[in-house]
This record gives sequence, structure tokens and C-alpha cells, in this order.
Amino acid sequence: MSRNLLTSLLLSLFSIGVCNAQVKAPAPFGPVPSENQMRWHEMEYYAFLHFSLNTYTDQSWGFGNEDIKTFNPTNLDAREWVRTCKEAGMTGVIIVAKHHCGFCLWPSKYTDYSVKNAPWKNGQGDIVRDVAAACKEYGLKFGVYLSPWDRNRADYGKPEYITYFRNQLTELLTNYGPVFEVWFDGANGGTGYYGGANEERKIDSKTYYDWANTYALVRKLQPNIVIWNDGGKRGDLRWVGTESGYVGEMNWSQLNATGDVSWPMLHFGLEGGDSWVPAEVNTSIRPEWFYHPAEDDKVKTVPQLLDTYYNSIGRNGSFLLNFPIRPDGTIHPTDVKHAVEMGKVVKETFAVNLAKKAKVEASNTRGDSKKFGPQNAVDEKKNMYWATDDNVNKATLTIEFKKPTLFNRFLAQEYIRLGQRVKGFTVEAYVDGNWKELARGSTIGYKRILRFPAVEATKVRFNITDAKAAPVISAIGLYNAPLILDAPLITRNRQGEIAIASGDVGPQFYYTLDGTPPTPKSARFTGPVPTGDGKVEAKAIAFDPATGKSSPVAQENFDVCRKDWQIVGVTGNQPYALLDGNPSTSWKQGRNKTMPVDLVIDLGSEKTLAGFKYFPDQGMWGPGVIADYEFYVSPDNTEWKLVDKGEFSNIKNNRVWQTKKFAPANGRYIKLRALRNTDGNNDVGYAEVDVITN
Ligand code: FUL
Repeated sequence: MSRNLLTSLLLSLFSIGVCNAQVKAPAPFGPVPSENQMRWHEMEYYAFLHFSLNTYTDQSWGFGNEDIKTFNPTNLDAREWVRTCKEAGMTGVIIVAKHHCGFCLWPSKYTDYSVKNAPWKNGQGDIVRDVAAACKEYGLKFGVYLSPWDRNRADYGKPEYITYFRNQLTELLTNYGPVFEVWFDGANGGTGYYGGANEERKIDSKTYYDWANTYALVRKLQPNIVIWNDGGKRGDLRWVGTESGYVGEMNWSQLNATGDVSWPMLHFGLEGGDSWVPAEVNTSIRPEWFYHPAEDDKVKTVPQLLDTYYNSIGRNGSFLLNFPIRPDGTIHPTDVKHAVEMGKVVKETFAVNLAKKAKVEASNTRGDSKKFGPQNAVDEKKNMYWATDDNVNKATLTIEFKKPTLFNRFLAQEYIRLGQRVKGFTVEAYVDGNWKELARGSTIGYKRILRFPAVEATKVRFNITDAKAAPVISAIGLYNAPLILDAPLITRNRQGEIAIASGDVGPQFYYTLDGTPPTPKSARFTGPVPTGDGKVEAKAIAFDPATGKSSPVAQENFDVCRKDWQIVGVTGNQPYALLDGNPSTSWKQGRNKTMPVDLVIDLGSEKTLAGFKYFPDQGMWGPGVIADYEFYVSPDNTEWKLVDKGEFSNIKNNRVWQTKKFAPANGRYIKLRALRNTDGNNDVGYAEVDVITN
């Protein structure tokens, strides 16, 4: 190398250095996460394990007097639980050490109501210890749930209980190694055993637990912990206002440090709030938290779990997924299978960032410095980021591929150590010489993922359309997720239009209405399909154009169109949920009704009826699932003929479509009479009701 060349090289390196040194990083904007919160953000996905005496009594909440002698799992191996979590792609486990019933999964010194008096391992077992050890072995972080409400304790509600509660907390936070998260459930239901008092006790959850001092104790014992608290003093993390597995599309990681938190604040965060309080999305892999055999066929499917993934981690939240443990001490194989499969799909989806090798350019780069250049967004280094000049709150990052590239997911991360800034963005693809908008979003935060049907493009534009301060983007990703090809769901609404949908975003749907098998050459579903007034036999497949693969065939036989049907004696539109063809909407009879409870429908004209169908409400609380019924037909809503009666066998354990056939009878009115529901009360609900005509 010539001397001159060397000098000029050194000079230019020097000047880049000087230039970079001169360009200052953006100042933090608003509240920022603590180191503990930062570590927690990066965990993303972890498990809850619910196991207690409830598991043996088939309850959701124990009263506090359940018999310890029932607690005798025969196949318990905490290593299996943790291994499942690891295989599912999780990074930690939170064990429910004590639920509301007060029974402790560790041999607490301060109560007899624990595993030490259970037959399991002759009272020598300690589930908290086993889980902590398994987490260590498999490299997962360990957390604890300790219910502040204790329905077993005689002193609950009195000051003495706070000492007991803190003693237990001290045991859990001292004897089991590092704890990443402690969960203080907000439920304080009132009634309980309370050492035999059998009464209702009310406390003020804001003051009773003296949270300030309880938190001080927690932080002293576990300086690296994050605190989850719902309803008490503001913790490090917030609930999202639902246990159904999603947080708002707009999700700010802030709340105010004090003051009440309304539902929208839980669900969307509080833009401009003075404290960093990010969202944790907690949900169970089954409808309930504890194990109930009746839910063995209600385990969330892989597409449903993926939906929750995108609606939590994909929306700037973490994902806390619960596994209920069975009485024998194991996780049900279906739960294991679905969780592990979902983990595999996620791993496969995000294995290759297609933007990594592409050329990236930005409309603005802070101080024109490489240190803040757009390349930092695709280098997979979490502490490097693309930033704009101060006051530049709108900017575009363009990704250019070497060749047309197929993708269906967009990922973005803000460098949240400098605060959450982005308020609005769009993603566009350059297809056939035109820019086409693929998706748009509001907030980004720690991580945001958008799904859209696969598109092949040569360029992609990420446009930040609004931000509270100069954007700082630490990651941009484009991925091509494998499509999940489940048999699609075919529904027909009251107007007789057919709709086809599936759990994934992106498959194409093809259908037939004449009983022939659908193929990718059949009619393509692009929107509601009118099908007239008569019966329809609909078949459909989901199809992935990229791989040429099809799902299994879905088939639905619809009877006559329900557009002229009127529900007699009701007002408003709400009751018509039971005729809308949508199995996830439902209607419940008024609370003032007592059994028998009738549903009367005017079919609009006389029909020859040969049966009926009932789909029960799938909800958790008071669904009013009919167990015993009578079915009547009438020409005039006055003279009724009983055409069928009986039970919906096993409906308590399996809330699926019930189909009943009877000898043909003519009539214009039908009456479904509920004689008894599965809970033995007067609730009566319906997700769908239909008839079978001759
Ligand atoms: C709720 C509790 O009442 C449930 O039983 C469950 O433990 C869930 C995680 O939190 O508030």
C-alpha cells in the first residue's frame, strides 16, 4: 500500500470516528424500562402451572376446607413439565405455589395446610423445589404465584395474616434460588372457610396488604425480580384486562404510577403515562386455569395458540400460557402436543430474517452517521438501532432484495431503553411496479409483528407515519411463515350467505355447493356467497398457493335459510345471535326466568320438520347449557304438539352440536323447552339453534 493511500485511509477512518463521536444518541423520551423489566421483556414467552386441591375437586376456586388427603399425584415429575415448556419455546415457568384455597405446594413452616400433610411422598415432597430445580436444569427462569387471598386461614382479614403472608413470601423468595417474577393475584372473592368461620370477609386490596412494605421485602430478597400485581399498588407489569389471550393493537408500555387503572388503560396502556408498566398477556391453554376433564376436547389448537402469540408477543406484550396439571401430576398429552407444535411453527417462522441480507436505506439517518444507520435495524444486534435526527418524526426505511422475495410477516422493535415513541406506521411492498400497502399499525414498543397474506416483492417500505419523538428502531424483520392448513370453518348467516375462514392469515379458500369435492380449481372464496333460501351442502378447503398444499375438506350441511325467522316475545337484536350462524356469539334468557324456560321461533311459513339442532354457549360463566329438553311444533303458536323430548347426553363434558331427529311434523312455530341445565340452575343460553326439514 502506498504511503499516500495509507494516510488518506487513516484520515478518513479518523474523520468517521470524529463524525460518529459528534453525533449524539437520542435522549431518552418519557419513562424507560428498568433493567429488571428489560430482562423480562426479552423473555417474551413463559408458562404458568396451575395445580392444587382444586385439581382433585374439579373446582376453579377452592373454598379453603378441601381435604389434603386427596392430594396424591402418582406420576408427578416436575422435570417433565419444565421440559415441555422448554420444547414449546418458553423461557420461564411460574408455579402457582398457593392458590386462593390456601393449600401450599411447598412445606411451609407456617401452616399445616400444605404438601407436608398430603399422602404424596408421605409428606416429604416439595413441588416448588422440584420446579425450581428443573428450571435450573433446563435453563429456564423460575417464578412464583402466591395468592394474597387465602380462604383457609382463620386470620385472613386481620393484621396477623399480613405477617403470615410475608413469612410465606420470605420462604418462597429465599429458599429456591433466583425468582424472575412474583404474581400477586387480585382476586379477593369474599366467602371462605377461614379456619371454620365459613363467612364472607371483605378487605381493601389497596391498603390491607401494605404493598409498599411488602414490595420492599420482595425487592430486598430478590433484587432482580419483576412484580405483577392486579388491583393493589402499581407493580412492574400490568394485566391486560382479559384472560382470553390478547392485548390492544395499540399498546403503550406506560401507566401513571398512582391513581385508578381503567379497563382501557389495562388493555391499551396509557400514552404519556409517567411509569413504564408493560403488558403481560395471561391465558390458559384450556378455557379454565385448573384441570377439568370436561375440557379435554377444548384445548386450544395450534392456530388458536398462534393467534394468541401474535396478539401478545406480536403486540408489545409478553405471553404467559397456563398448563393445568392433571390429578396424576402430568400435563395432558393434547396440551403438550399443541404447545410443542406451536413452538415449532414459531421457531420455523422466525428462523430466517429475509431483510438481513437485503440492502436497506433510510429517508433520514441521525447526523448521517453510520452509528445510527438503517443497517443497524437488520444486523440482529439488540443494542444497535436506526435513529433519525431530533424532530424528524416521520421516516421511511426501504429494504431492497436482490431478487423477488416471498414473505407474510413483518416485525419491528423499538430500542425501548430510550422510551416508546412510534404512534403509527405502514408497511408497503413494491409489486409489479407499484407500491401496495400490506398492513398498518399504531404502536410498536418492544416488539410488533404484523401478519398478511404472502406477497412476492422486490422492495419493502416501512413508513413511520407518526411518532412522539425521533424513532429509534432496533430491529426490522421480514419472514415467510409456513401456513397452517386446518380444515376451514364454513358458516351460513341468517341471510343465507356462506363465509369461510380459518385460524391463519393467508390461505386461499376454494368451495363447492353441490356436494362435489373442492379443489384449487373450484370457486375461490373472496367474500360472502349468497346461497338462496334452500338447503346447501357446502364443502371447502384451505390452500397454500406457495406450496400447492391443501387442508382436509370441511363440510357443512345447512338446512333452510333463516332470514324470515322471528324469535317470539323478545326485543332487540341481541337474541338473534342464536340465528346468526356464528358459533361464537350467543344469547342468554333473562335472569328472571325459572325452569322450564321456552324459546319460541316463528319460521315465517309452514315447514315439514324432522329434527332440530342446538349448539350451546361456549362461554365460561353461566353459559346455561341445556341438559334436558322438550321440543314442540305448532301451526299457530297456540296449539302445540310435543314431537321430541330427552337429554343432551354428555353435553356437560362436551359442548358440541346436538342433533335430534323426530317423526316428521308440520308447523310454522317451534318451541325448544329447557327443563334442566348442566349447572342445576335457571340459566339458559344458546349459541345456535336450527331445524332439520324434510
Ligand atoms: C385469576 C384467578 O382467580 C384464577 O383462578 C387464576 O389463578 C388466574 C391466573 O388468575 O385471577
